[in-house]
Amino acid sequence: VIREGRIEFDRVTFRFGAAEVPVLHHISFTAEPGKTVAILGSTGAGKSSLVSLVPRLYDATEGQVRIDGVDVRDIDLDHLRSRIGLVLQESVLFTGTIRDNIRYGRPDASDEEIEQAARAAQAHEFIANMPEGYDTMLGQRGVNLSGGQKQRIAIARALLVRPVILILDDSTSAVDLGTESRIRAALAELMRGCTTLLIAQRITSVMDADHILVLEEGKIAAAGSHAELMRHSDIYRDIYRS
Ligand code: M5T
Repeated sequence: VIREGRIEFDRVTFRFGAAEVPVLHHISFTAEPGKTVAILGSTGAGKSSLVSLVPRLYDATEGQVRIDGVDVRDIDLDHLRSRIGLVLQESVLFTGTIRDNIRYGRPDASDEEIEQAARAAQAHEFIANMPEGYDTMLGQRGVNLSGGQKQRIAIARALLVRPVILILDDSTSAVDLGTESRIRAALAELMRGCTTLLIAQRITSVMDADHILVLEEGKIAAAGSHAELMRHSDIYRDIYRS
């Protein structure tokens, strides 16, 4: 069972199907409990693939991904996914009401808890403004939310679950500045006490991370703290200055 949330990648190689070139190549690192590991890299470098191996959206081709010392393949899948919060660019919402989408990982949550989580995620206002509020249908037969609204629903969902491990993408798509800073505050609150793998689009969130991985073509091109990388890594300094 997942307790502390220590994540270890041990010489992980990953390829899609029979593809010749691996998407990830011999990746090893540890995310200590409660710490944040930021993952940087240009488009196609393998950032999404890397984080997707933790909740087993895909499985490593070689090597091991372990949580608290246990190979993720040996952890009950429902348990594994119930301890991991996902707040990604394309957050997974399903056809159903907003309420159902927020309480997805906590079917027992009361309406008060759902509203509290939505308020903390800066989502209550836009939800309350919809004709049917929390009972508004999403998806094919309902309304379509903007990227920023979807992200806030995903944050509310994760706040309700209080996961041990958090996988998040810090890009905020098309929201006004005030909303953006409130989302950042909600994310900071969500990250407290979680082991976080952060796909980082912003240098400010990278600088706050405990450990940084720079991915290039599926390999770790540099790793360390911001201060260490500024001292020793040309690649990192280039990213920092750009
Ligand atoms: C890494 C390839 C992709 C790229 C590499 C999802 C997916 C990806 N790929 C496939 O061949 N099949 C697939 O189903 O894998 O992709 P990534 O992990 O999405 O990279 P990223 O997260 O660093 O990129 P981005 O653009 O999200 O910043 O060669 O073609």
